[in-house]
Amino acid sequence: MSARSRLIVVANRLPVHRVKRASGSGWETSPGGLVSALAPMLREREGAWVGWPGYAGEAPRPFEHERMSLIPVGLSRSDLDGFYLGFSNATLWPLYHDAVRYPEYHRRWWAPYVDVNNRFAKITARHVADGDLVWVQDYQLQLVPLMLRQRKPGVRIGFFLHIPFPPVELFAQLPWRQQLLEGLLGADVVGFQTKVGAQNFVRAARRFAGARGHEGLLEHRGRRIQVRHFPISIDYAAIDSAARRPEVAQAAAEIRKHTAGGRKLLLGVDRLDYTKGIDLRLRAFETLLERYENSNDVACFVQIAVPSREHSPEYADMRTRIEQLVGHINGTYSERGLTPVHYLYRNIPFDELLAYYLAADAMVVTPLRDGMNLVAKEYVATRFDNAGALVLSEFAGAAQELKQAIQVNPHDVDGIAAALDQALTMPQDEIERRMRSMRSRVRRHDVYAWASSFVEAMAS
Ligand code: GDG
Repeated sequence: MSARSRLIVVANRLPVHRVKRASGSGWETSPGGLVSALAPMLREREGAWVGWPGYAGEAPRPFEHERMSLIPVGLSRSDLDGFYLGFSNATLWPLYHDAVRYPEYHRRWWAPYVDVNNRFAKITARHVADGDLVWVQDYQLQLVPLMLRQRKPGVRIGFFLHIPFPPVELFAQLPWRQQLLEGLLGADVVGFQTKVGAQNFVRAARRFAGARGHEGLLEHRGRRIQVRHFPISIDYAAIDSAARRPEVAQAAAEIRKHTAGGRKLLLGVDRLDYTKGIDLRLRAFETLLERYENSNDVACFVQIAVPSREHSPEYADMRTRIEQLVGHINGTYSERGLTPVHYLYRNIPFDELLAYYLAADAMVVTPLRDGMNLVAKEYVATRFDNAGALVLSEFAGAAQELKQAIQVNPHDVDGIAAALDQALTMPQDEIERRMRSMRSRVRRHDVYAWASSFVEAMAS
């Protein structure tokens, strides 16, 4: 591949957020694996990042931040209602996660989705030249590949979907299924988290867009499109070395002492989202308390729930239900100063998150459906001590790689309870053996490997 071709990333959000300081407002790089993997590549290749700056209203002019060129796309309040809260988060998000909530189909949301995708394509087109690599990210921008190709046939276009691509029987519900598929098929490479995601897409593209071919290679309107899975990952080396710092060990010891108070610690960390299975997981913990004698003396559960999509009534209701459940469990089982569930509803600093990972005897990751789930991989990267068990939903993309986790069906409350029990009683040498092998997998397949394999596919 040509090391000189520029790389342009197109994503719903820019990799920065605006901060207010005494000296006026400025920009800070946002945390997260995607940004840490793509930022060095952008600097190396002289690229640019096109995205929404995170607040409604007119976009600022393109600017430089930490040697990255950033190209803001402005979205109005009403764009955000239809395109983002509506079509992206209330139609596509539930549909692509196995319709675990009813996906709403509204023509008044589809029109702004088309309109905003067009705006992204138009602005991107102004900043790219023949031979550039343009990498479009995620479900909010599925129409961009074709819209960009029509304006700039000389660029190489890749698309990566961070969430699952659903089975064709579910995808078929979407009134605009053909338009979305045509949009994606405008790319040269379409990437998914899992093999099943890629296969689902191929079936849908054959059935509803007249594409031919199979997983690996499709043909459509005289063009060839690579369709493959590229499982996303994390910055293993950075997390592993951050976790080894004495401050993190110290913070973990404090969590064990003050929160767990001598009990074993089970941990859940999620955005508060209905796909993450937080309520069923808590009911499984309640089942454990109910069934086993003195179990409140044995284990406690820390659930960190990060606020997400708080303006949606659906998310607000779910938060209420989860908080009632926590109250119910604690009301029933608290004893002698021992509280069974510690619930934190907030964003916590990453170092503190690492301390929780390091303090946990078992990490409990039980989404009903998840594209990958980076929390599971971060937990593994943190455990340089090879201690700690992982209970993992078989419906998270990560389950395809982390085979040595204790895998569960996240809908089966009794099954999760049994898995928690297994995690709490597993012999130390078996925990270590499983953790070593999961660590070696994530070490070899980190986020840098993910990003470079995708960029190579685009360039080839
Ligand atoms: C989507 C897909 C796919 C969480 N709490 C805190 C915090 N986090 C960070 C974690 C992790 C990230 O948020 C969550 O990533 P996930 O992968 O678990 O989930 P989604 O947000 O749903 O992400 C998912 C991903 O895209 C990437 O392709 O894996 O399937 O749904 O990195 O560390 N970070 C900090 N404080 C917290 O309290 N600092």
